[in-house]
Amino acid sequence: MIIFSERLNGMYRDVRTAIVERNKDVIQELAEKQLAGGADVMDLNVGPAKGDAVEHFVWLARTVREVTDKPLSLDSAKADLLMQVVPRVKEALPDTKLVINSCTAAPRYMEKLLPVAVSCDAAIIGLTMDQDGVPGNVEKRVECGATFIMTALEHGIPIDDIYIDPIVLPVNAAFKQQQFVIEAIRELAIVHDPPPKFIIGLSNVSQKCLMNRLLNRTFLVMCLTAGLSAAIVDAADEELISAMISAEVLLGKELYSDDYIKAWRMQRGLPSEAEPVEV
Ligand code: THG
Repeated sequence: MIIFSERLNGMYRDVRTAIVERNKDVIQELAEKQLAGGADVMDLNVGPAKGDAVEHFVWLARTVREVTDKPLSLDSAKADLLMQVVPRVKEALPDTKLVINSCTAAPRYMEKLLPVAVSCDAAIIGLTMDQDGVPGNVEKRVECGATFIMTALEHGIPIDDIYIDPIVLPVNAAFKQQQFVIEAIRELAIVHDPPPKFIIGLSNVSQKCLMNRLLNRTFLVMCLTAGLSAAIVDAADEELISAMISAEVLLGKELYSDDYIKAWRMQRGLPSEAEPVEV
């Protein structure tokens, strides 16, 4: 599975403060911990940080790029902001692969962001929703996902650069919607051959719930059995990553060895312990 780090998000107070104060050390230390945990892509979101969001994004991207050359995912629900941010970050960091996170299947959003993905050679995450909001069923999710895949392909985006996000909602507020996510992945996997990638914002499922880490790792394993390819997670959550690795062994996606978690880390050149990383 492709691990997107959720931790560099202005929703977290420490990140928000560090962005406003331009405190590189805080950001780079958090990034190092996520990388040591196995993060493959760094999801960057300036959240509600006060000030110029475009400049915040460019600073955050440059700061993270100093400690890794992994792809950067630029995360905002605002299409107009992403239209400015993505080309600016591409100009500042031309050798970095970017992911646009995200774009709905509403024509107004796709018209704005798909051309940006093409011109910046960026991957793009399509949400299975349109101008009417998040669907309360599987069918509309599949319809929106199929529309996004077809429209992105028509624009010339390679299938490997297309991610579909079936939108995870909190289990305490949107009871029974979690199984729609799983079913939507199964159905969308056969819409196009080869299929796009499937991604979720895992922690959404447990927002404001007790025992959120248990809910997160249980739901991650459930989604992996449906064919999930990527997730936005806290890569420093060792129990979560261990659950993911063991599920991949059981699904035949990783080889079994007696110490398969260590083997997984060694293959990726990660420190054998995910614990403290000096910066
Ligand atoms: N899909 C896509 N992108 C996304 C999401 C998604 N980006 C944002 C979000 N959802 C994924 N990232 C997070 C980051 C943090 C949390 C949830 C999702 C989170 N944080 C805790 C909270 O708010 O309770 C802790 C906050 C704190 O400690 O201050 O839940 O679905 N494509």
